[in-house]
Amino acid sequence: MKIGIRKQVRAALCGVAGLMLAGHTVRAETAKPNVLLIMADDLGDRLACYGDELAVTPNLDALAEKGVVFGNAYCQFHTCGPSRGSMLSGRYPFETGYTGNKGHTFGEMVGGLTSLPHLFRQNGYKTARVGKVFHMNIPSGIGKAGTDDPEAWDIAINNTGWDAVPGNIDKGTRWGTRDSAAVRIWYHAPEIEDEASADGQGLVAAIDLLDRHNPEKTGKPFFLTYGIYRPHPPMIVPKKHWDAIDASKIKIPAVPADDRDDIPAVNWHRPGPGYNFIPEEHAVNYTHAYYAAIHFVDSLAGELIQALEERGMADNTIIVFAGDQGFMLGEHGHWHKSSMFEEAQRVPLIIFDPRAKEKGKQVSGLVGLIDVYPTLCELAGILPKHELSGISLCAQLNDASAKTKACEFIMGSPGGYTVRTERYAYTEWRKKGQQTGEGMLYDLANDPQEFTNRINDPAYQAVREKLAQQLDEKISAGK
Ligand SMILES: [Ca+2]
Repeated sequence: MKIGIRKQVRAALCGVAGLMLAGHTVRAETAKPNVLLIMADDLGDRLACYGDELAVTPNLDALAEKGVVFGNAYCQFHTCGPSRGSMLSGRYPFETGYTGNKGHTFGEMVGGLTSLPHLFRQNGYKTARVGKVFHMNIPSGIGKAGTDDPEAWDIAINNTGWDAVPGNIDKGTRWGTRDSAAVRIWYHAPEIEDEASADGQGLVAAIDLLDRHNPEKTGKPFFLTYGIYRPHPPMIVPKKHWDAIDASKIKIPAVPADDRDDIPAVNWHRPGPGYNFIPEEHAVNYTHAYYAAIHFVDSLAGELIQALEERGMADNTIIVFAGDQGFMLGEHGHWHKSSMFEEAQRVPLIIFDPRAKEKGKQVSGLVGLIDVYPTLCELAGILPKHELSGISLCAQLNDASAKTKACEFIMGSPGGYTVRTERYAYTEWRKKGQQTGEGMLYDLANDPQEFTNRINDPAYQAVREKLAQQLDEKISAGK
């Protein structure tokens, strides 16, 4: 359901009123909350604060303890560009048509909609980007602007480092045939310092920006975004993070022999070797590398948050931490993000607002990255310039039990559409708008690992029809 401008105005005013009711005074422009948005690339909800037993994430767990964890958060597209395009435009990919990693700027891809950071810039914020916030190819796009929204930023830093130098990244272990330009199994744990890596250079730049954009100097609040390139492949991570993972705890998911018999082939957008059923040695090492990258991400995020605290700005800065989509580590035999399964669609989303009541709570209701735009608008008292498709999560920051939404929508290549409800995940594929007849329906209450496709099960036809109709109405309304 789209939220009209009038409703947004009410929402923004409610936000201000809510602050007053909570005993706060409405502050002057310069005292508006700063925003720190930290994004990790291809990071699913595999953090300790999400219950993951292999992850070592003390810093993000600490953020979760003082903020709110959205335990059922979904991306809106399972690849980088459209996912970020959706989150930063506040519109679903099927509404904007931004459904591929194409080489155009953000504005061209979303029909001129104002991006979230651009809106904040227009509303008196000093905005800055470090690294990958809008789309860029990894590793070839590191150090370049990618499909950025150049008007969104006062300062944009295209940080690069050791792991973007061809002679260095070629030292990594690779496996799989080259069926496309995309990266496959590719990992390495070189003996380098964090600061030598592209993400480490990004951290240095981000901390420098905290000083340059300190509101006491500029008279303006800041909107700082730090886009970390990991754990996106190539999974090149300084060795100390590899050593932080207990390899004895690595478990490769069991895949029933007939698992793929009821999965439409179209689901495997990348069917080739290197993405599927990789040798055991690489499976263990790649899982290790992914979790090493998570540890690295956690360390970088932790250092930036610590720098914020040391500068006395933590009590007036909203922190959002998110991944842009998940990544499958052997579930259904897949080793990439190109599928319509849960592990590719679920993302971490942690929000900390120092003014909010809830601390250390988890929200179990369905949410999406689409909700970040309206949430930050309400928290900062900024009116959006176009209709937003998500909901503000301000209520949940003050009451974790507050209702979210009945369903969430996720897209994927080629032409995949999922509607996720509390109990079910229904996916269908479309070609030129027409259903191809291929689909998946999982009853997650009884089958959380999505092993039994109920799409043709007579007992589930009423559920199938209802979800198909719900999806069709949403897609049709969005055009
Ligand atoms: Ca990504």
